Amino acid sequence: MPTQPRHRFLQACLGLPTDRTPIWIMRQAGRYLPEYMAVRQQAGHFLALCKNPELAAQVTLQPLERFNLDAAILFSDILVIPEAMGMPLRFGTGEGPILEPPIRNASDVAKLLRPDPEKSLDYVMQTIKTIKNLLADKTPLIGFSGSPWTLATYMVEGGSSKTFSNVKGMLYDRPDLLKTLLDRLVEAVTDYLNAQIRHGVQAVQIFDTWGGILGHDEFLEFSLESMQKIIAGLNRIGPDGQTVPVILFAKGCGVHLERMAATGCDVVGLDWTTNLGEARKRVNGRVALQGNMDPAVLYASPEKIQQEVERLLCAYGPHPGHIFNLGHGIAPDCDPAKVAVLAAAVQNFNGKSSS
Ligand code: 1CP
Repeated sequence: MPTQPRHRFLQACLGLPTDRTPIWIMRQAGRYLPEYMAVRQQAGHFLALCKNPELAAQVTLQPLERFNLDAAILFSDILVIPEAMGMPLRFGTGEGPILEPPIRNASDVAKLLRPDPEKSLDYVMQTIKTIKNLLADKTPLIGFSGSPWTLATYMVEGGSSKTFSNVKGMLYDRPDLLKTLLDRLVEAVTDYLNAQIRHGVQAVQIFDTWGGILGHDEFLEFSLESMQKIIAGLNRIGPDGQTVPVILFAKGCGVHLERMAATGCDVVGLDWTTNLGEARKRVNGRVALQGNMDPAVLYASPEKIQQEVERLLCAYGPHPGHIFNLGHGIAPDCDPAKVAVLAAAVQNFNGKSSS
């Protein structure tokens, strides 16, 4: 039997009662923090930072030191998986990621490797080890991966996209080929998350950032199904004997909430287009919920931020199983002082709205 977790973040993930609502923030380590920019400069560039375990561990801890958050998230990127599968990856300055040459046909898919995470992603495992030593179990550590569909969009487009024309063209013209690619990604991501768990991450999040660009049935067939296969393949007991909760975050997919809750995950992450109170009734305790404040609230005044936090916490109500988060990542132009207001508002909430 797994032992009961003592961290409020892990308790909430498993639907257990907590002393207060835990909070962490997607993209909590990143460009909005001047101390992050300083360490990135020291590393040279973003990917070099991801591959330097000491520095990656240092930036993982930066937001915890500032805001006393309830979870740390491994500093890395979802695109290290396509790189480990053999695709050259670079991040140009001011541009998004570039994966070239892109995957366009059966021979491109056939060339992809099944990475051994202990070898080609050893730097991630070393980063986890370093972070764990620094945290000394004061705060739990979240590991993550991109979903197969979201990774496939970058691999087929060769980077970021506004239209997703190549990957959608493949979906409609060559669904068999896209499914072969997705299955390769299911294997790679399952191996990768299991390796992260072996090295001590205490929860894992699957980011399906681009699930919301799919049609209703296409989401179920080309994204949800592959995430479900991953969840079924995870070893969910960590080396400390505790359950490792799985968080599924699919942006723009609130309409699929019940189906996401039925994948075997422990937590569904929501963006801000879903009403949190209604979502809680829809899942009815089957999973915990994470989210879901619009990151743009952080452009508003401190008073408005506080009000929005209270509105959200009241909407969820006095029930277990809520992890406060934004509905997507913090923007690089966000003022860290506003993030401090947000964190304090969640941490000091006393169950009542002050306005
Ligand atoms: O210039 C820089 O310093 C690089 C900016 C940056 C950072 C800080 C990138 C490039 N990635 C990251 C870190 C990162 N990425 C983390 C760890 C930090 C944390 O959460 O505290 C995580 C979890 C990710 C995951 C990630 N990368 C996602 C899924 C989450 C999401 O925001 O939707 C995606 C889609 C990526 C791809 C990516 N990496 C970087 C950029 C600019 C992008 C997005 C490109 C695009 O919009 O298509």
